[in-house]
Amino acid sequence: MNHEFLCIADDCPNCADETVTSGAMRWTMPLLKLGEKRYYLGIFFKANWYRASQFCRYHGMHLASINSQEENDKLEKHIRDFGLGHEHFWTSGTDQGEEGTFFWMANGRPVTFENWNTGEPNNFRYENGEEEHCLELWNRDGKGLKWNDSPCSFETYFVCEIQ
Ligand SMILES: [Ca+2]
Ligand SMILES: [Ca+2]
Repeated sequence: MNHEFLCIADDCPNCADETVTSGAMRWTMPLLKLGEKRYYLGIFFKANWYRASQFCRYHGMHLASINSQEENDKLEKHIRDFGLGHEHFWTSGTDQGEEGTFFWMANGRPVTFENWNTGEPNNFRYENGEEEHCLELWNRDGKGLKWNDSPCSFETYFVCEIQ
């Protein structure tokens, strides 16, 4: 899939146009507005954490940060409204810089508000030696989109934010 650009139309501040050049497809993607911040759901393809981050940056955004219960709840509702509450979504949270200490790469700030699932973050180590350093939203046990540290190479949907 070849994403040429994403722009925010002046006449539709809550919409982002995305045009795919390989065909006449064109659709709009609503942005969830939260104060000065807007969230964009990356649901047209799945990507590892780095590629998701690169996509967001290419379009002038960052992978998302979640700084309050309100942001968390509204983002979760937004995702559920799309019927995607069972999917995984990357955020910009990572502890790659220092194991066990999570930061939001969107703004460089430490994670203060937390919504970890039970037993997370567990830095699970896989057979190939990879450990879990990237923060995803995942409805692991039917109790909502809680946070989980996951291997950064995992390919899934993602949330970008724009201020
Ligand atoms: Ca870790
Ligand atoms: Ca984990």
